[in-house]
Amino acid sequence: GCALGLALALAVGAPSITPANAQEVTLRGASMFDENHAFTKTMVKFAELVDEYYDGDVKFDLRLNSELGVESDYVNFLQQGVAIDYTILAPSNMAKFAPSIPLMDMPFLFRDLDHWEKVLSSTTFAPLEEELLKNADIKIIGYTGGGVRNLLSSEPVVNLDDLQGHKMRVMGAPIQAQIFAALTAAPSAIAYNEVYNAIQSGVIAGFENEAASIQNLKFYEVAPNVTLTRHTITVRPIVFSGKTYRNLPEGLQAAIQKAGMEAGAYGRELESREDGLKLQEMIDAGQIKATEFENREKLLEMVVPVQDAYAAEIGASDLLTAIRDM
Ligand code: MAV
Repeated sequence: GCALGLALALAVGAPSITPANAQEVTLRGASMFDENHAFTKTMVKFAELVDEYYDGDVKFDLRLNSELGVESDYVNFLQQGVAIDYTILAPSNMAKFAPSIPLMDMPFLFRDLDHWEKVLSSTTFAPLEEELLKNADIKIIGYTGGGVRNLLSSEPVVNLDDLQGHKMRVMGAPIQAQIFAALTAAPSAIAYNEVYNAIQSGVIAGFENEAASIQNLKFYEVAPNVTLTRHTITVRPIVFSGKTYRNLPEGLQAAIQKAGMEAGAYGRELESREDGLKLQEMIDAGQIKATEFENREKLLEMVVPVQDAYAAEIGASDLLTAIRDM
């Protein structure tokens, strides 16, 4: 549109006039974090890549620091097709629209980072993506994540005795509560932006999270005891509003798909590399005290029947077996 804009401006002698057919698209994104968090960096990367791959005009308006709320709000916005066009979401925050989606971030799903990367760089999750698109009109365009989730608590929780009846917050998917209940804890689903206060006021004794987010939101101030259960390696889909997507020019749609895949790979490398470093930074700064869980192997045994039952319930037993066998 540049050349045309200039021609029109010259013709009417008013440099501020833009051609009537100028198709300027602005895409709004949302992050719960500041510019230092891997999710924010991944969304910035996504915008840069779209810009590079699309030869039309597109602007990005990325709102940080929970200005537009938390993920459970974003998922509602996306489903309704209002307020935001793209973001990064924990699958467990999309449970109410697609019950099978939280299989992606079910605790103890991946053996290690290699297993996780193998699954994420394949098309294993395609059936779950289809369900999300059909039920909620939310498109997955890439996968980031790579943080390792551990327990965090106001008082130390280092063995199964401590864990028994431990009041902890979990994300809103039933499978999250089921897993921690199977570990004999007392889980409750609380909104992410209420966790800090809930721990501070003693409503709960702790929760579980990964280093990048613990550091960014300073959760160590209220929950400085980190127990290295390493129960989840995070899977975080980069998601796009189906309603917005369908109204975009084809060239931009293609750029978004390509950029989503690549930004996902960038984000996975970034967050998985930074995870251990950030944990160490918090230890060195005296912000957290990290302890191994006494019998981690036992936890694994305790959750397998719950994983199996959930997979059966959502008709994904074969999918779960395929993931375990990868
Ligand atoms: C972390 O901030 C992220 O994994 C984010 O995606 C989750 O929604 C959040 O934790 C949470 O526990 O809700």
